[in-house]
Amino acid sequence: MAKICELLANLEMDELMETVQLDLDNGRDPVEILKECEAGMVKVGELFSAGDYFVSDLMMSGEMFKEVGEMLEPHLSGKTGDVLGKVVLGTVEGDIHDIGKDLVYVMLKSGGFDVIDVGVDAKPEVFVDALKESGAPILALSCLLTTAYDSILNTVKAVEEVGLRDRVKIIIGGGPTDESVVRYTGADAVGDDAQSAVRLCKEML
Ligand code: B12
Repeated sequence: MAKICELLANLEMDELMETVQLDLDNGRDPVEILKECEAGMVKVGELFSAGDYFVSDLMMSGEMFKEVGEMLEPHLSGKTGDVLGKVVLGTVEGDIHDIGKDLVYVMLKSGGFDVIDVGVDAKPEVFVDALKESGAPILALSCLLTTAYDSILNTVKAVEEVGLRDRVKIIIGGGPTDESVVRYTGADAVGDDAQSAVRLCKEML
């Protein structure tokens, strides 16, 4: 296992932060560091599923991932000058996972998008209000829980009900989402990772 991945999976906070700082000082690509962290989070999920880790460990890993994200953000953001377009982003109702969403936020911003982040556990009307206010042509929904698929569905319906569906593309992502969830919810596309969020948004414009 790569070092950063291992330190995250083993919940070694101090050493993780030191290693990330050292890697950055040595000019390592921050996107590579993020990818190693993602692998570490997958390992944490496996340990949780196996019963070796508890919810407190999940929370710890979440905090660690966030700290690394904050450390990396200045190195990732604003790589391009022009704003390509606006995107409303959030985690759907009933779901409070925000690590992946925050990563998508950072990557979209560094990819040149103006991102309106409505946070977690966001009700359909919160997304609709943000779309109306911003005039954004793209809605990006994050969902980590299979139990929250209906929240995606309800959000898509709410966008339809206010008459915005024909001018707003809806992309989804997060752990368990796939093409079958796209079909079930009526969204337009699904992405596997933060880079695919950038690619999809560019395609949608
Ligand atoms: C950290 C974590 C938590 C933390 C969250 C901290 C935080 N601030 O987010 C805490 C402890 C709070 C938590 C709580 C719970 N969790 Co949790 N959690 C995780 C864990 C370990 C990691 C998730 C994560 O951050 N991954 C890293 C990020 C980077 O990956 P990601 O979110 O998938 O995002 C990437 C892509 O999916 C994509 N992406 C994400 N969003 C979007 C959006 C778009 C538009 C696009 C294109 C792409 C995209 O880009 C990201 C970067 O590559 C996962 C297991 C796992 N390995 O996934 C379980 C997991 C998601 N949790 C799970 C569960 C069950 C829960 C709880 C119900 C536990 C409980 N018993 O209380 C609660 C639910 C709370 C709630 N209402 O939401 C299950 C879900 C099972 C399921 N199928 O539904 C999982 C899979 C663990 C497991 N194996 O059982 N959790």
